[in-house]
Amino acid sequence: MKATAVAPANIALIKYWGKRDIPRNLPAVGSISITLRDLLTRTSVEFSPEFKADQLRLDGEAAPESQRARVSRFLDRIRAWANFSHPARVVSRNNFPTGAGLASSASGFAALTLAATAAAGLELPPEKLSELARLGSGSAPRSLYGGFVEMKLGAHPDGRDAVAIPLFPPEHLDISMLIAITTRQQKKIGSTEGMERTARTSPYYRAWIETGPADLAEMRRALAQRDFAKIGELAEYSCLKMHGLAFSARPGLIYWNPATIAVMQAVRELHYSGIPAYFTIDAGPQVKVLTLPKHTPEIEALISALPGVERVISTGLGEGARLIDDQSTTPEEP
Ligand code: 2P0
Repeated sequence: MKATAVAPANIALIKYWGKRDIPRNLPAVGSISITLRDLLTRTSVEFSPEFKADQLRLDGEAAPESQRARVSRFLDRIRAWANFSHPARVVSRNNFPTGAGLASSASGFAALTLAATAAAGLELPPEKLSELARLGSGSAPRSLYGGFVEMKLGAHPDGRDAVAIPLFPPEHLDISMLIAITTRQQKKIGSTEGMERTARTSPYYRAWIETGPADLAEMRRALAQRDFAKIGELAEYSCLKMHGLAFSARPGLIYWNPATIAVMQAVRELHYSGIPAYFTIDAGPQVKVLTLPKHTPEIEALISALPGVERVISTGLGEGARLIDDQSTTPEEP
């Protein structure tokens, strides 16, 4: 009753922010993401009647109680489906900084979904895997697939159609992503709390929900046409719209630091000088730069030299989550 999975991080080009049903973790808007090749979570799950309680090790250390409890609640559902109650030992490792806006909950819950269902002997159809991953984290279903992925808003109240679907494989468009790490500190306000505060207090929330479907439609079209300039422009728009929304919560949510803004401005300068470069930012201070592979070295050199940028990770698009041999080694840092 043991299995191991690897899952990649994903970065939304059209952002998810807000829930329409908190207990079911149903998104209030659909989203479109790219799956990253080199930012990976590797998770092993073993169920055994010999274990006294669930254990969670994260990056080589016993995880904080709140995270262990979140994983236990997730595993309870799998145990109920598989009809047993054995405790689990979960060992998970990220090859990138955890909890600082680099989609660690997405890759984490995608890897946990695959490893735990396999360890429990469950063979689930894709939409059930998506549903499980979503209960762990709203962005996690997107990490089940490679390339370009849509997390559907869905219309059904029970969420059966709020699932991820692959739009295009990684080869569809050769995009390169540079991630400027501006701090390794974990954020103070998690996404779930940030979303709830935004929905409760922002006067702009309704407009965010209403304009979501048009952004998705436009991005699907731009992707189908491999129109990189349009993809980049839309990704920046969705990012700034989401952060504008977050700023308008009460108290406002500010995920940026001075280096975040320095990178955004440098990317805009590049763009004005004719280089295809666009930024996107999640619920943290790191800046992800979208570009085409031939421009990567030049942009990497430029943003690495900006004050406050600790390091830059370079990656392309890759495949989705998969089960691996338990004996395989942890993926190296990119
Ligand atoms: C996204 N983010 O689309 C957006 C953009 C952050 C900013 O999905 O509460 O950890 O677990 O469903 O998936 C981060 O939120 O939130 C996220 P929960 P999650 O990538």
